[in-house]
Amino acid sequence: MKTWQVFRHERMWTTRPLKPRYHVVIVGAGVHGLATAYYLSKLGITDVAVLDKGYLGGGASGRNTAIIRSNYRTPEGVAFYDQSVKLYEGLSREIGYNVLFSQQGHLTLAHSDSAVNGLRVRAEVNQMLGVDSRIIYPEEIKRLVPALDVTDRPRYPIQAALLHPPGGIIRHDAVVWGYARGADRAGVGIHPFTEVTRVTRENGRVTGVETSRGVVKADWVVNTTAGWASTVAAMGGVRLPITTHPLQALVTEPLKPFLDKVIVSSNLHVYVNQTDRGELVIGSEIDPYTSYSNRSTLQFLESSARHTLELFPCLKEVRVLRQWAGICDMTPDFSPIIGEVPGVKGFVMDVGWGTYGFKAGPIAGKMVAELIATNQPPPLIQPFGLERFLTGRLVGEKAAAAVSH
Ligand code: PYC
Repeated sequence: MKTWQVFRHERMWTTRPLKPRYHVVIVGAGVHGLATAYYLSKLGITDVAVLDKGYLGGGASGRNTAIIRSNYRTPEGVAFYDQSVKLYEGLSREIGYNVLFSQQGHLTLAHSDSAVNGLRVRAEVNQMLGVDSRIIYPEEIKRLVPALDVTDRPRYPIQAALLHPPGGIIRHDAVVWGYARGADRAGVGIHPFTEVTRVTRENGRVTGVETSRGVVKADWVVNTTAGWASTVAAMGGVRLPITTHPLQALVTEPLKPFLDKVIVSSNLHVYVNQTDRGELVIGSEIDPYTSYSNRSTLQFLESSARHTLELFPCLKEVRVLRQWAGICDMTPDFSPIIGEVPGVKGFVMDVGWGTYGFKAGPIAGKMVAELIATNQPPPLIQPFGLERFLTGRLVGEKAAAAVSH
């Protein structure tokens, strides 16, 4: 029976011995890895280990700005993220743990004619696929978000916005813990502080991993890491077309609640939302250089503060509490790589999520679980195979990035 009440003294997951062999080894204990383990267990596959070199949710799952949406640009992307939003909508009930999903609505602002055209295309694609999304103009924008400056005063006045009512924010740690608890209860082994150092192969198939705690054999190895996707793939001799960039964010002191929409400006390269505690979470585009650094920079602080103040001049006295950075694996077409590596049976990638990874976690996990259970890639992930970089069938999703990179 599902219960909403989780007592504070209750352990969310248990410590089990690391076995020398599993049916499935998942590398990365973030939302993708733990969701995969959870959905595998629902399909009756519980001989599964989730390994992470750090603690659960300590990578990109704990460093994102927790925005959920499905207002993408390509039919392949919209269909995929729509399923993820639907899973998020039912997730608290499904896993019996409140993930605080606030579907407050998501607004992408356009400040130029070409940006408005881009939003029109997205609105059309969204509507054709049944995703709630439409263009609105300054009068309605002002009604929805009274604090936004929709006058001619800013350098780039707001011309229109894409309103996406199902979008919102979520408690990202709770999602990670909830999936971990669900997988653990089904018997999955969750092993933090277990670093994978090599992925082993023989005769065209994966045979397991070497770790800081010894060799673990497996029929399937799933790479669900973010920030280290190409490193882990290379441990198994697979080269990915990925570049890795920092993505920075900041949080302000708590304010009286005044903002109940996620605001994104693709022209000003900034996005803003207000948490239940009143803090503003503010983010920007990826840093323009490749790096594995988690350091924050003054340049990011200055530019995101400047751009936020163009949108919300009322915030000029607000203090910043802290900054952080996450690491994003970017593919050439801004779409993920998900599926079995051609020519390496059993080696599965669920990587290259760029700045979209957290919002995709539930459906990516469900699809990878189905791939393993049936030995067939489900239709929803077929467009996102690694082979598209050889065949040229790219899924160009850059136009739907939260900010244009
Ligand atoms: O794609 O919505 C998004 C997003 C928000 C922050 C980074 N990416």
